[in-house]
Formats: sequence, C-alpha cells, structure tokens
Amino acid sequence: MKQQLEQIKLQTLSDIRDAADIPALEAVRVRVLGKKGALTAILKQMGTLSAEERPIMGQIANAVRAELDEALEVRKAQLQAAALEARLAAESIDVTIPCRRSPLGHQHPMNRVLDEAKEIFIGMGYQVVDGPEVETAAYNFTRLNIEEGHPSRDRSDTFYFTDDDSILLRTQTSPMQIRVMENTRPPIRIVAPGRVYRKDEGDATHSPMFHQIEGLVVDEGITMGDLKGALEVLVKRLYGENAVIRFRPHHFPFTEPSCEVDMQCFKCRGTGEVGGQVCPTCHGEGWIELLGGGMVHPDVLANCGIDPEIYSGFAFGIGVERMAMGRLRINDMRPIFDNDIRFLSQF
Ligand code: 2NL
Repeated sequence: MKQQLEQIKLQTLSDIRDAADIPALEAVRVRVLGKKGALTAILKQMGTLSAEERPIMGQIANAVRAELDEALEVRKAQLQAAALEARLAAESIDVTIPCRRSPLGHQHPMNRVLDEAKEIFIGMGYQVVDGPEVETAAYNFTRLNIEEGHPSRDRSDTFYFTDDDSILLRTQTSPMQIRVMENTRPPIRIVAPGRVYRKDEGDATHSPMFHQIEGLVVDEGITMGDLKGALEVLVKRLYGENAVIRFRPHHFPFTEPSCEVDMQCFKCRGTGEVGGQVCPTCHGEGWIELLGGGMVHPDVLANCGIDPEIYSGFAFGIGVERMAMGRLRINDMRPIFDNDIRFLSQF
C-alpha cells in the first residue's frame, strides 16, 4: 500500500505539472481525489488494515493528500496568472494611435449676423432686452395702435392659441419694447432680438418663423435724423463703408411718419442687371428691402404712459434672415433653416 501511495504521488505530481490549462488540472484532481479517485479508493481500504498498520498508513496517505492538494493549488494559481497574461496581451490597445477626429462645428451663420448686429447696437449704447414668444393680443397689437379688425390681426396671418384671439405667437418683438416703455422713464435705448411668427407660406424670401431685431429710442428731442444716423452706422458696420441705403415713405400703424429702408443691391450695384440678364438677387429693382422704421406714434407713447408732448422716439424692425442673406451673399432664405451641413459649413 505504501508503494501504491508513492506511485500515485509521483504520477499525480507529474500530471499536475503537465496540465496545460484549468480544465486539464481539474480532470487530474477528479481522477485522484474525486469520489472514485485513485487516492480516495486507497483511503477507503484503510479499514482492512491491522490496528498497528492503520495509523502509519493513515499518516502517509494524509501526507500524500496534503502534498497533492498543495501542488494543485500552486499549479492552479500559475495557470490563472498565465490565462490573465494571455488575455491582457490579446486585448491590449495601442493608445498612441492617432484617433479619428469628429469635425468641430461653429456658430450658425444667422446667429453670427444676429450677434454682430447686437454688438453694433451695444456699441451705440443700446441695451438688449428679451421676452416671451407667446404673447397677448394687447401687447402684440392693441398697444401698438393695431385695432381689432386690422388686417394684420387676421387669423390667416397670425398663429392664435385661443378662440377669442387673445393669446398668440408674437408677430414682432415690439411687445417687449412696450413693456420697457411702461416700466422705465426715458431716456430709453433698447434692441429686442428674437424669434417671431407669421402664417406665411414658406418661399425663397418668407418663412413662418423668422428672427427680428427691433430697436427703440425714446428721449426729449429725438428726430428722424437720429433714426437715419443709427441705421447708417448699422448698415456701414455690417456691409462695409461703401454700402448705400435709401429711405422711402411707408405706413405702419405704430409709427408716424414711417419709412422703409433699402440697400443698394450688392450683386448688380443698383443697375438691376448682371451680364445683360435681370439681376437674380434684386429681381431688377437695383435695391433690396432691409427694414422698416419711423417715429413712434404719439398714441403708442401715450398708451405706455409716456407724454408725447415732452418725449419723442424712433423705432425700427429688421428681418435678421434678410440681413443675413445680404451679409452671406445668398438669394434664398430656405437653406438658412434647412440645417444642411454642406451649406452651413461654408460660412
Ligand atoms: C418691419 C417693420 C417696424 C417698429 C417695427 C415699433 C416698436 C414700438 C413702437 C413703434 Cl414699441 N414701432 N417697431 C416700427 C416700425 C417698423 O418693423 O418691416 N420689420 C421687419
């Protein structure tokens, strides 16, 4: 039996050494120490030995068992470490390989033009004010001298939320300027930029949502000359010192007198034709409509608690997309809203 034990020990130690992976090692363990294992079988035979032999053999068998257990543990740790090494080697990544860069975006050209215009007005001492896009008809229309029944209040032109036409999407940014006039004493010098909404069919020069910058200056002794001066500065800073503008008489319910301001066409330089063809940018007009303005109607001042006998003011409204079209030298507004990176990345 002693010889048998020695034989099992040597064979098993050799098998443990030769086990190439964890499953092979486990197979060795089961073969020797499992329920039907070789060493287990010998331990079961202890009962057949004499009382003198039993403790001696028991001691040897236990020593063999302990030695094999130990050898199994050591080999298992070795194999686990080797497996981990192999996995780390297989899964390693080279962090020094240059990565594929995702393209860096930039500000939308429309917002850039809007920011440029804001900066120009800030430079002239204006404050920028912001307000809600959902408005009341009182602030969007009534206080601006646009009475009930006026065509611009028509349901075909304005987005209303309520059946009584009292809540709407603002059609201009003037409501915010009305609030400033109600809440502060002159002098007032503000611009109100933001989104406005009109039920226009979208085409090359119209969109149901567009951006406006409105300006308002109220003080003693303000004249149409101040309006001309402010707009000349704006246009020359935006389009260059050579930009030419003209003022035409117009009508708005909220200004009196009122005007529209055109810029000489940058494409045909006012001639209305390019290479013998009708200019595609101004359609042969020679001029491009830029904005509307005028002297704040005395009733509008009075509606806001400002005495028109003491104070006067000018106001104007600029379509920012229109302005951007001129600045970016494009003659269609739609790509400004289309979000096509091939168009937007050019600016
Ligand atoms: C246009 C014309 C305009 C105004 C906006 C205004 C605001 C107040 C009082 C009086 Cl609080 N007027 N704003 C005045 C004239 C024209 O906009 O064609 N915009 C695109």
